[in-house]
Amino acid sequence: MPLLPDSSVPLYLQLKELLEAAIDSGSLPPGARLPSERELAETYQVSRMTARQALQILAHDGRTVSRVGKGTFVSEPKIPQELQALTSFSEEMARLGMKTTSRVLTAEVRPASDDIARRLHLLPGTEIVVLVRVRCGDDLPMALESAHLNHALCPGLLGRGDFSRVSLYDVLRHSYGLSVVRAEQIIETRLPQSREADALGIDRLTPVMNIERTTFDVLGRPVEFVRSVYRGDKYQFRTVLTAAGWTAAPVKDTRHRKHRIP
Ligand code: 16G
Repeated sequence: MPLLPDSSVPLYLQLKELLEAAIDSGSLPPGARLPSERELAETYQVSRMTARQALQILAHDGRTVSRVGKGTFVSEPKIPQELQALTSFSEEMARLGMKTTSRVLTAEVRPASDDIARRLHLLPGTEIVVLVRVRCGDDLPMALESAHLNHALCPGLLGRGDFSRVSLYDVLRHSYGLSVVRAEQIIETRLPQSREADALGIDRLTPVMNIERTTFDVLGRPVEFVRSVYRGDKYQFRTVLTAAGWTAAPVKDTRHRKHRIP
């Protein structure tokens, strides 16, 4: 489709929309290489500056990623995580047809700091279990999770499984009869600290989503307080909102498919 030089829409925006339409329609699928600045300029009879501006906006919007010396590629779709359901990381990965693994960075019992004690409704110094894991989907790091649990509710937890392979929620349920039924969550965006960027295999300029979550059991007792750092380039969070008096229908994820992560 040719660009329209007389249109009130600037050429770089027309070109960006044209490329975006190709991405949306699948004619440029995830992982496909986009034409270079020079190729775009020749094909569409625009200046290289115009082509560059179009490519810059696509990159800025997260539709494409640049690989040094290799070119610009269509981004993989992000993982849509539903916010309505209280699920575990393993369940989320299974829903997407991905394999869960974890790298355990810390697994220990220690006295609760004032902050953690407050969040778990405990006295400072009470024993808690700390489990820090890099959570991976199909071997790609997705999140860095630091869980703090009330040790009295799950004594000997760390001896109950190899947490590089097993699900924490499964162990809580099957070994301790603890079912988590409610969670309070706060999500914020920020840039990662270098330790977090290293663990997730991203650079320090890739935004992350910081999630703080307290999870409660059927008796209303706080079971865990978790700080999770999710990769902003791989995740999006979705929620259904309803007006007063309406019930939320289950979320239909039309884009649901097995994710292929490069
Ligand atoms: C999720 C939870 C986390 C929980 C973990 C258990 C969020 C933000 N966090 O990642 O609180 O500890 O699942 O996962 O959703 P697991 O049962 O697979 O070990």
